Amino acid sequence: MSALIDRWAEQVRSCDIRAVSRAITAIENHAADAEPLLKSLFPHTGAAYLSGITGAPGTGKSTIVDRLAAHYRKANQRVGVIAVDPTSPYSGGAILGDRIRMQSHAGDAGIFIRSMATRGFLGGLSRATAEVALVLDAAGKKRILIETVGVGQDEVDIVRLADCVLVVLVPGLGDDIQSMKAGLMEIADIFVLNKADREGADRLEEQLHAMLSLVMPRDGWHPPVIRTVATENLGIEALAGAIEKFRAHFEASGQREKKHREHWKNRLLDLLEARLVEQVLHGTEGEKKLDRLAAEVSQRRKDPYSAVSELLAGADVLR
Ligand SMILES: Nc1nc2c(ncn2[C@@H]2O[C@H](COP(=O)(O)OP(=O)(O)OP(=O)(O)O)[C@@H](O)[C@H]2O)c(=O)[nH]1
Ligand SMILES: [Mg+2]
Repeated sequence: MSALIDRWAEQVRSCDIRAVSRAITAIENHAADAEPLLKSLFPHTGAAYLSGITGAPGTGKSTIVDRLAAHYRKANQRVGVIAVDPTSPYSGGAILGDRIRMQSHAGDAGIFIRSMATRGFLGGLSRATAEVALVLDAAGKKRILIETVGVGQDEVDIVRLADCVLVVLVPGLGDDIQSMKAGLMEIADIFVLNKADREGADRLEEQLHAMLSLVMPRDGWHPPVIRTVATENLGIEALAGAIEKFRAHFEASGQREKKHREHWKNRLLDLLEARLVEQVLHGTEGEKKLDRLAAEVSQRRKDPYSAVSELLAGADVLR
């Protein structure tokens, strides 16, 4: 087993497409060999720079990701793209999008594109996304772009993984800023005002600047507003430049290190929770017991605290 894992890890590191795909599938399926593989890959990660791109449906995220990827490829940097759609139970739509994208990067082994949907992610979508990012990192992708539709907590968790968070806004959606989730506004390192060819771009930019003037800069960083017309490849250089500037700012201030420590603390807590739950509820017997106890609590035949004690008593947690 371990020799096989080692060989697999070697293949991933040399960016063998099939080995990488197989690793991602193992993560998606929560397969038993995913964890040993990730263990073996982990020492070879940490070199990638992750950018998260989020925003309302249809704002042009995929087009922007595509253009950014092309920009990095021109500079001969290797790119990994992860498109996450938490609203979709299937990755059908996303896969269709992938095919279209793959065409524009056809025959380029320096770019790897993968979609993920909600279906099947037992450990949570953000954990799976983080693990897929590790695989791409180990495979030598120095630029990882994570696209996600910005609607709920899942996306916030996903973009939190990123070193740099881009929030995409477009003119003409009515009261754009007011309707945006406050949480997403807070995590934006860079605002992308896409579809700047449309009417209302100036007004949106003014609104954004007015709003930003009320917000305290985070660690000395003022989120810039970058205007793009992604379909025309306009503003993409400026956007890549803003990402570099943000990266340099954070590296110089030591904030990146702090953010990473915070990130790993959260990840460790998530993994601990997952492992504890797994050990307490292992197998169908555990699930049945959980159902039975939930019924008893809901009928007020048992209090929830005693129910938890009962679950813990039946488990060998200390492994
Ligand atoms: N006019 C104009 N259209 C654009 C621009 N950027 C993207 N579009 C178009 O907007 C539509 C949506 O673009 P996508 O890149 O698929 O948007 P998305 O945010 O990834 O969409 P979802 O993943 O479905 O949320 C497409 O028809 C694009 O061609 C732009 O700058 N200007
Ligand atoms: Mg998209």
